[in-house]
Amino acid sequence: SLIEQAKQKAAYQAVDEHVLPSHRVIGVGSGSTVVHVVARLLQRDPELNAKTVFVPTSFQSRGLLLDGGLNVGDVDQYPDIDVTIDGADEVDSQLNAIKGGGGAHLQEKVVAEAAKKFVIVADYRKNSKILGEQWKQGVPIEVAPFAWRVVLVKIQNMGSKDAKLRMAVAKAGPVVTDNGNFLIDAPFGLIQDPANLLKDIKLITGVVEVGLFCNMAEIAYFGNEDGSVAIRT
Ligand code: DER
Repeated sequence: SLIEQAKQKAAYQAVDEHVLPSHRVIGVGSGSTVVHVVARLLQRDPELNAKTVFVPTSFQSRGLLLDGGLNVGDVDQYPDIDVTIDGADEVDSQLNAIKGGGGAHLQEKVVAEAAKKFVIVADYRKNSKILGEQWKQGVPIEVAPFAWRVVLVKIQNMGSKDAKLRMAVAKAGPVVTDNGNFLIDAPFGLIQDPANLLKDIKLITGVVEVGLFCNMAEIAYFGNEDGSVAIRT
């Protein structure tokens, strides 16, 4: 599909330009776009991959690496990462991002912050000026299960009246993250000041992590419908 081709173009160019032969520890995000990141990594010289460790950000991302036969390490073993590449649900003109559509943003943010460089790869649907323009599912928020209702009420009172607990589809009850927590999806309309919103949500007791990645990404690659790649720094 046009969207998959766009994801692949962005992912391949990002890997080619930012995963260097001198790099020894690579952070790998989660979701469908990073599938193409791993595919491109597997096209590198096997001897180069043999001396490189790849740090996942979810069971899904771990599975991609293990299925590819790549060396997997955890961020507690490799806390100093050369570069982390990950997808996003939406990116604004300042490279702030909404992440967590796949429910993986806690490990993703830790692995992104542990890297010297954080690179975003996405298709054209994620390329916005302001967060909230295209992504309507809300800011993903990972919460401690016992506290989910008190947190939900506070977020609704903050202005996200449609905030909801993320319910599972292939399982009864709420989605449980790889870390054993719940998720709240909180729409805030257009988010003019994501850094401030991040701070306000993060301070709510019971919130574990917020799917707003502010002032973190160094560069973003967006695959376009016509096969071109737009780069934003
Ligand atoms: O959940 C996440 O944070 C993922 O990285 C998500 O934001 C991007 O997933 P996609 O590449 O499947 O759109």
